Parts: sequence; structure tokens; C-alpha cells
Amino acid sequence: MQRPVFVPRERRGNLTGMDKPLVGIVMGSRSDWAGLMEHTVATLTELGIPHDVRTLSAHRTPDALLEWIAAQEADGVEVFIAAAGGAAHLAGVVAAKTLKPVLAVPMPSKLDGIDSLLSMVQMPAGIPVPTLAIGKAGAINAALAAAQILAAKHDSIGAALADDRRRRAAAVLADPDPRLPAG
Ligand code: RP5
Repeated sequence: MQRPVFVPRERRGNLTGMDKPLVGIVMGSRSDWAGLMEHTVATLTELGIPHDVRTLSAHRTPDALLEWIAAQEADGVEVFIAAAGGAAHLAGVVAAKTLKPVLAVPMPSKLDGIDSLLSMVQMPAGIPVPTLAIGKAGAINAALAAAQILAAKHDSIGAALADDRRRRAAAVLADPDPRLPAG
């Protein structure tokens, strides 16, 4: 039996162990997950930010994508993150259907992700798609940028971000002499 694309929150079980999602993450393919968008989810989880994550494609599953966007809006999601590779129109389609910010993460591709990056960053004026770096760095920074947007309204997320900055600084300062063996 085919799994349903969208299961209402109250019947979703404890997929992420979190409450009402504030961030909706969508990726164009399962191939965007391992080593890439899993870092978005890990970063949001570390920051304690509830999220929904789904594989849906602008060209392979357009109707299900629109249904998911509407469901996320109804659930109260405040930021979207969209990841795709190649002719990457997913983020643009999401942005066309919501007034919430849509952060785009270009996925590595046969053209090293340059095609994905340009597809996302070159949106015509009127429908913005703020675009992060290609691959893992963009996946992590999308989560942090979403947190920064949310922090304007949610104080606990601002506090979690400040802790994250302190941890990153401490990691550098713990091992500042590059002439010594790492660690
Ligand atoms: C895009 O095409 C996806 O976002 C993915 O990055 C790329 C390749 O997808 P697969 O052929 O691996 O499913 O739609």
C-alpha cells in the first residue's frame, strides 16, 4: 500500500519527538538526505526547533507538494527550507505559494551544484528565494538562518542560537595552534 504523503499532525505519531512544527523542510529527492539535508534536521533538533521534513518534488509530485505547503501553513509553520538539485525550481514553487520566508539549499549535482545554485538564486524580482551555500554548509546554515528568523519572535530560540555561537567559538579556541596534532 502506498504511504500517504501528508498525515495530519494529530495522527503523525512521534516522528521527530517534537511539537507543532515551526519549520517545514522539503527536499526534491531522498538522495538529498544523506550527508546533506540530514544536517538541517540535526541542527534544528540541537536548537530545539520543531520541524516537519518531507521528500516532495516540484516536477514529480506537484499536487502533493501544494497539499503539503497548505498543510504546513495550516499547522503554523513560520519558515520553509527547500533543497533541490539540478534544474532546482522547488524553492521557487514553494515561495510562490506562501508569504513565509523560503530558504533554499542548492544540492550537489552533475554540475557540482552550480546549476542548482543559479536556479535558486536567480529568481526574478517579486518572489524572493534567499539562497544558502551548496551542500552541507548550506544545509546547516539554512537551519541557523531559520532560527535567526524565528528568534525575532521566540526568545528561547535566540538563547539556543547564542549557546550555539558560544560552542562554535569554544571549539576553535580549544585547539588554536595548527602546528600541534589535531585534538
Ligand atoms: C532533484 O533532482 C532532487 O532535488 C535531486 O537533488 C536531483 C536528483 O534526484 P534523484 O534523481 O537522485 O532522485 O529533483
